[in-house]
Amino acid sequence: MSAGTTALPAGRPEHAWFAEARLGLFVHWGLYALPARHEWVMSKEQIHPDTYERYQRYFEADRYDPRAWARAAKAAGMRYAVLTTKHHDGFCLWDSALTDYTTVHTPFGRDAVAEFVEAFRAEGLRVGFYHSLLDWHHPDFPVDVHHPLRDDPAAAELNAQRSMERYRAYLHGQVRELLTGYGTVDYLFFDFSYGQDSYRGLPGKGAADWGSEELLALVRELQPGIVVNDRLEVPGDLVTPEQYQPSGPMLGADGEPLAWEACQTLNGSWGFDRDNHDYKSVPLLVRMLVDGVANGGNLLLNVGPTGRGDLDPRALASLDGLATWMDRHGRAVHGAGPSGGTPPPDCRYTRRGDRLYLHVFSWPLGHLHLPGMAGKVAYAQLLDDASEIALEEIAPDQQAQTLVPGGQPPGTLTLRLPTQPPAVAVPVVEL
Ligand code: H79
Repeated sequence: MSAGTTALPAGRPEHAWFAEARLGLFVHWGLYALPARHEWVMSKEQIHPDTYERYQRYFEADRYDPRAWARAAKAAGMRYAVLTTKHHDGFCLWDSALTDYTTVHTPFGRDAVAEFVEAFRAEGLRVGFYHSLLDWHHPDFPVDVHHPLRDDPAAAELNAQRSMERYRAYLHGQVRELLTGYGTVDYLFFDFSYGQDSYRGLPGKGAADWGSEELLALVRELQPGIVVNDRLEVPGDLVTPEQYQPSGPMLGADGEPLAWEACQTLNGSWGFDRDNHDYKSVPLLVRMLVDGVANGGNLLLNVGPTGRGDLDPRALASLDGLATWMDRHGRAVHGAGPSGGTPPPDCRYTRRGDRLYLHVFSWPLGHLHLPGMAGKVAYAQLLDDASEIALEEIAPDQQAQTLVPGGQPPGTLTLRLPTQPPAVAVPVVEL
């Protein structure tokens, strides 16, 4: 990813839904589901566009049912969903007038985007589009560092015939289609600008190449309330760390907190990757979510549906596990944010209104000491089952020599926890 991605501070009232949502579903679906070995397969294996194109003939997606995806996402506590309208391979999931390289011109034969937005809206989720700036299929897209033909000795000659100006018109035209043909689009995730990355004399592509300023203006004109990410190399509405959890709040140049969203995979691949079994556990997914909320960020969690159009059992199991946790703990996530306080080791605080949530990543031996919290907590319970958690306080004005056994300083609030943790992915104490 190119350096220098920036975002404006959080603040537009029409964007408030985004931070309240905290958890979204990312869906990477396209032709790469058929080779089923990473969505970058065309670039990684340097597959010629004419060869890769043949997957179009085999895209049947006979089990495509975005309502099922939407139900699973909703049950998992996701409040928005983002679909790859086009990934870097250039294959389009909607009925574009500007190319035949779409789902409509496959045995499947339908506009997948139209069905997706309808299904997710029906379940009450907000809808977002991922759209690739790169396009390894378009005949005008100049060959560069990421392109499958980058090592072709004729790359420079090819590029002499290619026109970034014409490609830019295609890119802007397709974004116009997506933002005019599908009702209100809540979020747009562009991916990605890489102006500095030249390779063997083939220059990278930056804001001037994409026409980023103009493109962003077009987006805001067509969808005034939309949230736009930060990957155009011009400032967007949020920052989007990829497979990376920030260790604290993300701050702008002047130290102001930025809206942010970490996008994360289940198994390291965004597209369906059949032979990759390296799935994150459900407790790990919950800890990633909670850690993000404690730092003021969202989690956009990805699934890569199969070429038949349904979710792999491993992905479904992950969403189901998340659903079990979110069902009882969602109120510590939705509409919640940083607390301002410092949690004890292996814990995170999230806060919503006057409730403080203590997420316990590693269950202690009986007592949990919260420095500085004496006198601030009226009542405590396990969020899982509303069972009371007894409190012991050492008043802030007590003498230092009256330390409790174990040596906690004055001002400490001590929770008496049950010996056994509740049987949930991450236990939460509501204060
Ligand atoms: O759509 C997903 C990714 O395909 C795309 N962004 C997310 C949301 C993306 N991933 N990485 N990048 C963009 C930047 C490029 C990373 C690379 Fe590589 C590292 C390209 C070559 C080496 C990762 C590993 C991709 C191919 C091999």
